[in-house]
Amino acid sequence: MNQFAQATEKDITRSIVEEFLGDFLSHIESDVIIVGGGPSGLVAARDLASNGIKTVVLESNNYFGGGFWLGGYLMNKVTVRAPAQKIFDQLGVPYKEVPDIKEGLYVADAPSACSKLISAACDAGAFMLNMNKFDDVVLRDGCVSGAVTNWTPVSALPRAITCVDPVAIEAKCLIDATGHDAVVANSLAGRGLVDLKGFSGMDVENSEDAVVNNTSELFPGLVVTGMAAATCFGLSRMGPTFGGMLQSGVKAAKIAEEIVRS
Ligand code: 48F
Repeated sequence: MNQFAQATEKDITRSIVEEFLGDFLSHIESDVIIVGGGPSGLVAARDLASNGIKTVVLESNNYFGGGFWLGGYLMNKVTVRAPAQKIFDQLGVPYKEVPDIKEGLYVADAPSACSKLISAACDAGAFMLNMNKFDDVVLRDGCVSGAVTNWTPVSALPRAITCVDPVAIEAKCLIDATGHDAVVANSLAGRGLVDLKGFSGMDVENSEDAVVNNTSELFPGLVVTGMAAATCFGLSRMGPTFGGMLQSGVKAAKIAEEIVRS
């Protein structure tokens, strides 16, 4: 007598294909597409989806989390400065206050923080599309209106081997959360529609506030968050501390929600 319930190969195949395509089809017209599933994008996904906004996260890797799995220098501890530890409280991430300095620097285990943030975005109901590489914007009436995407391995194939056209998902707003590369904003810069400054040298004291303050709608229908905002506006990088990323994601979600509801 086998322990597991009876199902054959075709049953498993059908369940995967039907579930995936069902979810995909119900999101080809969404409210917000977040490109990049690092810390800023995941916080935005959590907040938007939990407010009933139909949200897709496009991530080119097979894993979500971006740079949040490691603090820096291949060491898996992440720091945040007050008030961002409140987001750790919401997520249930244990952390310690760093002693012997001014108050308000906290350290946590990166795998714990990152996995809880991914869970929060999933639990809130965001549609999580990994192995999807953002290829281009849908640009309609001078407004970003969707994302063109392809499977990551397909988009890496040289055109001499094969040319597979991507597909597009429509949305009222995109959030560029692709980190230093600011891939979505760059797709507009390449057409002369926006001017990107490139991020500046490290200055942890000022850069986190600057990133949150500059989290904004860069172009009609395109909000920039996290290190993508630093790249767009010529802000200092901040190195391995993540409060600015998390708070920037909170602000990006608010701006995107206003766009969707306007
Ligand atoms: O780089 P990333 O973690 O962005 P972030 O949210 O946070 C930055 C910090 O991790 C750190 C820092 C602050 O302390 O300096 O670097 O701004 O995550 C960006 C995500 O975007 C994905 C990429 O795989 C990563 O998970 N990404 C990049 N290009 C694409 C993409 C693309 N073309 N399509 C889809 N996803």
